[in-house]
Amino acid sequence: MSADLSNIFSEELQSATDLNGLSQLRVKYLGKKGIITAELKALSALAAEERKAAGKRVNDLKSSVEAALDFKEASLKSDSLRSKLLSESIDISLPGKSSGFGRQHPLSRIMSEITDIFVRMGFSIEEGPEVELDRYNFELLNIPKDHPARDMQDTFYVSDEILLRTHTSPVQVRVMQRQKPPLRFIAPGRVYRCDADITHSPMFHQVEGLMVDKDITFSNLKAVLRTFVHQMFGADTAVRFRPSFFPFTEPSVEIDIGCFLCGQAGCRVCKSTGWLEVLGAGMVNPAVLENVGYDPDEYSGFAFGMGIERIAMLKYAIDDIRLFFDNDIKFLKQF
Ligand code: 2U9
Repeated sequence: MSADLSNIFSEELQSATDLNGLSQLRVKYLGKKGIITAELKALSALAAEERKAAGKRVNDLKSSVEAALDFKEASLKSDSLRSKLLSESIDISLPGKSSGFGRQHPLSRIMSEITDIFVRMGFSIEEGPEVELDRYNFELLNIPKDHPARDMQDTFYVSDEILLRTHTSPVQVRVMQRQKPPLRFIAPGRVYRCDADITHSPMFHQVEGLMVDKDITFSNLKAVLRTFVHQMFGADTAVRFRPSFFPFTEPSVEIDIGCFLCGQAGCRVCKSTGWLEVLGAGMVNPAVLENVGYDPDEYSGFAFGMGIERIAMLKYAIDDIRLFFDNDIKFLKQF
């Protein structure tokens, strides 16, 4: 009986080709209502003298069935792992997928080039709020109440006294109020003006700078800004200082460089003048020094400012400022 059962089990085990079939087989023989379980239960009905030998046979059978099921289960599992590994193997000879490297935005690049030049000349970097008080953006900078920059047309007002800064100059005011000279720093950042056409954006970037100490003269201004221009646009670049006016500097200048696109012969970018305006600057107005609590007889200084978009447009001969903010990958990939 047990020998027959053993043969039948062997055949059934051979034809079990997956883990599911094997598990059914285990239930069939060893489960609660399984064949071997039933035989074990039947032992109690046997006479004592028969029970011992029969019990040994059934228990031996049970052990060998368990061992055979376990062995087959392990071998089915390793077969399935092997075929899974084979089917999922990677062909390392195939070319890799491109990860599509990003790059710096052209404005960020120009911004770093500019700040690096001033940092090499010993200027530190200062920042301040983009939402400002009228007092810091205009009043303390000697910009009178009737100045056109104060008009709603030009400035984004949040309330009567609060606005989006129209230049980074309030950063200089805040630093001067909390620190005594000597001062030498630049203030890079976003600024806002209510203006939009191909050369103006309602948000743009500036780098302004300030140097204040005893005996700072217009010669210091010229030396620092000449050095800046030569490092930014090349050592052979022509530089011209032209008289101008800003309420916060006196005297004031605008700084032009010889057009590097046409070698000053005249072109579309320099509008046939041979010159490009790149910076505004001047000696800090004594009224501004007084406003922040400095004695204008003891201290003097120079300040300057430039628009980053303008510098980038000149350097890369770009005629529409909106290209910087559209984030068209075909445009950005060219830098
Ligand atoms: C303080 C004192 C003086 C900052 C200056 C300019 C000249 C200037 C413009 C360039 C192009 C702004 O982006 S732009 O339109 N800026 O011409 N800015 S001097 O003078 C200061 C600033 C702060 C306390």
